[in-house]
Amino acid sequence: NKKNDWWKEVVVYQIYPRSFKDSNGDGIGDLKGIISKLDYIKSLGIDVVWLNPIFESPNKDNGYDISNYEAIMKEFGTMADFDTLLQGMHERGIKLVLDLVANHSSDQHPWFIEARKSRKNPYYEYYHWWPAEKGKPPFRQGFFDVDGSAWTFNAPTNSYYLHYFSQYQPDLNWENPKVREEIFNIMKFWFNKGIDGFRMDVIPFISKDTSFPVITPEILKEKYNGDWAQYYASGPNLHTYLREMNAEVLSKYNDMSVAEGAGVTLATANDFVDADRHELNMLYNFDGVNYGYLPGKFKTPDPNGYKLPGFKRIYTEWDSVFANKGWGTIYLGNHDQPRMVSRWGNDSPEFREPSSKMLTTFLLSMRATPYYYFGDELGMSNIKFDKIEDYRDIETINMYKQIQLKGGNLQEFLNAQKISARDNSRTPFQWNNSPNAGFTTGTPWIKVNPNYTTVNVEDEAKDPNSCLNYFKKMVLLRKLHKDVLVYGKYQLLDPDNPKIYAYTRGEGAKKMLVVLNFSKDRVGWDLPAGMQIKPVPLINNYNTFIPGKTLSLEPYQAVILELK
Ligand code: TEU
Ligand code: CA
Repeated sequence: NKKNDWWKEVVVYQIYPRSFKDSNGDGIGDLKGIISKLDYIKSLGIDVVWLNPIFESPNKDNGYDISNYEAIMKEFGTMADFDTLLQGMHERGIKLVLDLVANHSSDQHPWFIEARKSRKNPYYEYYHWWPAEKGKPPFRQGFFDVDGSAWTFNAPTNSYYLHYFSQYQPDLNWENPKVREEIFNIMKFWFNKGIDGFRMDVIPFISKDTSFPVITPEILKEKYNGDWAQYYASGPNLHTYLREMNAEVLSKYNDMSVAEGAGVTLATANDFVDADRHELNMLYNFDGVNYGYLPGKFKTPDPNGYKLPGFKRIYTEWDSVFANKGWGTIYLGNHDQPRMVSRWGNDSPEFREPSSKMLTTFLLSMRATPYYYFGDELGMSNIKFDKIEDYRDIETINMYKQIQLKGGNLQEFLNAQKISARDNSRTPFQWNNSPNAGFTTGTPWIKVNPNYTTVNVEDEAKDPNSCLNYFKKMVLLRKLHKDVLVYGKYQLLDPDNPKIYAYTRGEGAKKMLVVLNFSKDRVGWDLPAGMQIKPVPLINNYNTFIPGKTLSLEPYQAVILELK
């Protein structure tokens, strides 16, 4: 099969299966639920679905702790359901990308249950250990862990095991060729069932310097920008293993591979996706979504808000790093991020819709494969829980416990979580205005956003001006003009403008101008000297547009204009 770069021209739609549609009333989304909504998914016009992990899991981290990589999570259904789902997608011309979580397994995976029994156990070397007789292990930050350490003592082996995430997610030892073989076989198992690719969970973290050197705060600051994720993404054999994965597996399928680029920077991005390196196709970075947080505080937005010129600079730099090799991705929402309209737009009743459409215009008019998060097409917004009891996410719950343990301002933390918590984007998909938004006939595993009475598929499908219908139009426009909107050159205009994000796409005869008002103010914006626009926009999130040398833009107005 000829490998080609089909993944450059697609729009990826990410579905969080736990919250999409519950078919059996247990309050948890499932594969049968997705099957029942395949025509809705098709109606969006997207090409690829990325499903968050659907494999057997104790769900300490909602599937990112896998206890059997070749079985379907019982809450989600059976392997027969999976086969029906995949067939249903392929019949509709939709490709399916699964989520490979190979940096760590669940602590309830048989491999770890064996490994932790004894140092003599054949599976012991499937994980990373620090023998207690050598004293305390050197500090490593554990994301999501209450004590903040990535080491946990295990008495039967009298050693500590490494877990970059929670203690329920022990890191697999990729330096062990048996582990690499196990993972490559798992990948082949799913490829041979016919899937079209993998999103790879924190794949930059898989290689470790097993001498476990002390990383002092000074070294962390100097060499890794103070970011443990950057240290974790600098393992000695990382690219050897990715090249091996490509040779052993990926090169044998006409697939799509995208790394979750935790810890990856502009300087290291092409090491993963330069096609000549035969590693992966794409990666997504964190510079954009992490922008505007106060340093040193857990995901706390800067009260001065982010500055649009800084936001524009980040997306422009990430476009230019792939100008001559590699290929980019773009997203604002996913299951680890809050709802994009709340974080980057304006979720007030007056501006939620226009700003949601404006952000959709941005995501679907950049030179990168868009990863669009389910529910954003409806303009779904943050639920903003007041109480810790409403949260389900191990990250929020454990960070709360950590503050209780170590002291700190719990109210400040809860206020920040209303903006940045991952659960904000994990609330049930809103199908209609019936109880629980038509997601379940039972009690949902997490509360439904009360705005489902108006923000839902059924109501929006009937409204030609809805976020949903705007999303469909924007997907179509990207496809109709893929030479410009997919492959066309990106050129930022007016970089210092604090309210307007304007750029051109394409060059020569076919060139377009994208103008996005990221502010709640009406703004006049002067066309660059000599620029001539066609008076009728290709797309506009308002019903009016006044052409002229100075464009008058409504709050959060987005237009794409053809240049003469
Ligand atoms: O996310 C990894 C992750 O959380 C990164 O955001 C990392 O914490 C960050 O770079 C540090 O600042 C993946 C999954 O998307 C997430 O849902 C899982 O919880 C996590 O890995 C563990 O599997
Ligand atoms: Ca269910």
